[in-house]
Amino acid sequence: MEITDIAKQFAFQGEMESIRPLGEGFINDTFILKTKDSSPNYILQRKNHNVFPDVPGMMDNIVKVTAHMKSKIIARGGDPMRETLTVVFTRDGMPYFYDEPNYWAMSVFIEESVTIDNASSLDLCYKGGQGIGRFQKMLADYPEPLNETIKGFHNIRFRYEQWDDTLKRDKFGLVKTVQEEIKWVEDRRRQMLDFWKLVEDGSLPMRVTHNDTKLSNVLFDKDGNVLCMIDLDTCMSSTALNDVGDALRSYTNTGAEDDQDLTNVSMDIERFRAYVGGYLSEMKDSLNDCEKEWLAFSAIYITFEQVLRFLMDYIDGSTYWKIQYPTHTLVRTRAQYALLQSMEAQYEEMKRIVADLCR
Ligand code: GN1
Ligand code: MG
Repeated sequence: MEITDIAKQFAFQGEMESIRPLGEGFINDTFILKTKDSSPNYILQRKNHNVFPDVPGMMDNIVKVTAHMKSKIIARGGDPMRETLTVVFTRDGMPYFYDEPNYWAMSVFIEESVTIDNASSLDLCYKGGQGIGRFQKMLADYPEPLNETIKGFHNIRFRYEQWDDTLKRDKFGLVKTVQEEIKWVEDRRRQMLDFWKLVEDGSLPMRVTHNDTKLSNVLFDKDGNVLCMIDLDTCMSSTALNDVGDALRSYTNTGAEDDQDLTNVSMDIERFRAYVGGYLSEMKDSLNDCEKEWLAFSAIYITFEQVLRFLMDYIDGSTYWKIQYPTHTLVRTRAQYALLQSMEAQYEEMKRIVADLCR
């Protein structure tokens, strides 16, 4: 089916003027649909079915959490069309359209908004932290269980099971070429699994979280204030710390996620302080002591997980993330590892900062 015909399945307002690709997502394909008159514009996405096995379950989560957030936003006198996403249903009343083998979904485009790839100022880091804090707060009393849109997404025990299978399979004979990188993952197995026990024994509680909190998934207004979190595909039950860790992985990196020059890559401790400060300004009173104690470690945890996931995908033939050249995902692995080492070297200071901010 043509993209314009797919768009027409959805009950958007106004008349279509154009539809064009937008941005360069690593997972989904995104298009912007412009309308002719004063009707809103829209975002149309092809949801990557390879990554999300249960798109209907995922869309069910998104419809429900955005409805919950809208009621909160309205109650505090905010703008429910700008402070969270709005799902557009098909003309048949479904939150997605299935055109075998693809699933499509539409949402309202929020005008006068920007996404930012690089946390260039401390103010931006602070506001980003506030943004995810508000998101978690609005969903703190969300009443129902959510579908698990990607099994074991931030569960390192599950990730190590996948990892062991990948090494055993060694589909493309690449294992012998990445022995040093494999050691990075093996050396931390014990530490990471010990940490995960805190989740398994309930010391770190499950909450409704976003799970993909990198800076480019936060929508800002023109004045640099947070409007809302976007890319809700992985919104499900997880720990609050996973959101913080994933954000810190992206905000505090002085280099790019796929930097080829590792001397660019490090964790900026001032950005760390600013982000955590923003987050705790919203969430300090809601977190338990264990969450506070392990908050600094969350950055190490998620950055490590990303090293594992990138390397695992590289060994498996680079099928998960889109690549621009054959070793792209290996380059990503090394760049994330450089970031991880920088965090590990600064861990004591990170813990001191969190303890100060929690006081
Ligand atoms: C993917 O969807 P996107 O591009 O925001 C991935 C994240 C990774 C990130 C690394 C569903 O995020 O977990 O951290 O790439 N999302 C999924 O860039 O796997
Ligand atoms: Mg995204």
